Order: sequence, then structure tokens, then C-alpha cells
Amino acid sequence: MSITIALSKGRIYEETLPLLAAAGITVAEDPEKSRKLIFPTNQPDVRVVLVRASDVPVYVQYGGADLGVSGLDSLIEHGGQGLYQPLDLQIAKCRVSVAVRAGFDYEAAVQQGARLKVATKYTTIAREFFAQKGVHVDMVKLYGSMELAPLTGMADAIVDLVSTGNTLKANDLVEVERIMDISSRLVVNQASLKLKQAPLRHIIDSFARAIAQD
Ligand code: PRT
Ligand code: MG
Repeated sequence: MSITIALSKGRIYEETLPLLAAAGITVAEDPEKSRKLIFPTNQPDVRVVLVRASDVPVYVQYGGADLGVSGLDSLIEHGGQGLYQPLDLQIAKCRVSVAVRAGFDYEAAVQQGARLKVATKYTTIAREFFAQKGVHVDMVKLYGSMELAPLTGMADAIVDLVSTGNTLKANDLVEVERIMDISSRLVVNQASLKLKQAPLRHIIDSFARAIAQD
């Protein structure tokens, strides 16, 4: 019964390694130094696949992977269908915020009841947030470099992930509202959980113990 784990390169991969180690799983090769997409581990029946962060929930939903680690942002945008979400791993933490060009009067724009032009990759999160505030928005979907949208006049505001705030600062943008805190979640394919219960339970329980120790 083989197990496939979906991860994304970068911070999620790095921060998941210690959790995998706690489950007795070590990846044989450094993925950051390789063009391969499938990595064997020290356990013959466990492998890691590397996919785009936003594709992790998709792979797990459709059984391309049995489990994976996904940011709550990606998970909300995906919708979570077919996914069991047993653990908040408390890794890759950041927040989703609204940011505008320095000097743009966000409060006034929001109160006037005019339509706010919002550019974001996180359209589900942004739509829900502004709907709750009763603010009408024109949404522009982007796939990266959101910071550019207000600077080019394409949008009044962006909804993006913020960690240190350095990226916003470097682009003369200011964070005006925090929408939600983000961390990464363990996601498990619901059918896999039934068919491969013992090995998946072992991984879930090991992760849970490792988190509880910090
Ligand atoms: O591959 P794809 O484009 O689909 O996804 P991605 O580029 O978002 O993937 P990746 O690997 O960059 O991020 C994976 C997950 O890490 C995200 O889904 C979040 O849950 C989480 N995470 C935590 C972050 C950050 N912190 C973060 N700071 N993801 C992105 N950032 C960006 C931020 O948007 C900013 O542009 O990093 C930049 C630096 O942030 P500052 O505020 O520290 O300057
Ligand atoms: Mg990125």
C-alpha cells in the first residue's frame, strides 16, 4: 500500500520536513536542487510529489496524492471538496490583507459606497470579505505580482498574503485591513483514509505529536 504525499517547493516543503522526520520519513534527495517532480523517501512505500502550492488540494482531492500540505489560502480558494483536514500544522504562517497605494484614502473609498477595484489571486476570500463589509467590488483575477496592480492604476486595492510586510513597503503600498490569519493544513484524500487507514493514521498521529511538542 503505497503513500503519495503532495508538497510545494519552498517554505511549505522546508517546514514540512521536520514533521515528516517525526513520522520516520526522510526525503532521499534535495528537491530544491533537482528538476524531478517525484522523490522517493527512506520508506520504500512512501513518495513525495512536488506541485504548485495551489495545486496541492487538487492532487489530494482527485487521488493524485493521498495527503498533502496546503496553505489555508489555497485551501479556501480550492473549496476543500473531498478533503479531510485533520490538522492545523502551524507552519508557513502569514496573513491575508488588503493593501492600497500610500496616499489612497481607503476608508473614504469604502464608506462612499462606490465600487472598489480589487486585484487578487484570492478571489473567493476577497469576495466574501467585501460582501460581509457591504462593499461593492470589481474583482480582477491575477496569478502573481499583485503589488503592481495599484501602482499601474489597474486597481484601487489588492488582497494578498503578507508576512513581514517588506514586499508591500518596497512597493509603496500600505496594509489597511487584515482579513485572516493563515497557516498550513494537512489535507487527506477521504477515500485514501479508508483504504490506507493504518499508514495514514501513523503519519497524522506523528505530525500531531510533533506539533504538540513545539
Ligand atoms: O505556486 P503558486 O503560485 O500557486 O503558490 P505560491 O507562490 O503562493 O506558493 P509559495 O510556495 O510562495 O507559498 C506557499 C504558501 O506559503 C502560501 O499559500 C501561504 O499559505 C504560505 N505563505 C506564508 C506565504 C507567505 N508566508 C508569504 N510571505 N506565501 C506567500 N508569501 C509571499 C507574500 O505574498 C509576499 O509577496 O511572499 C512575499 C513576501 O512577503 P513579505 O510580507 O514577508 O514581504
Ligand atoms: Mg510564491
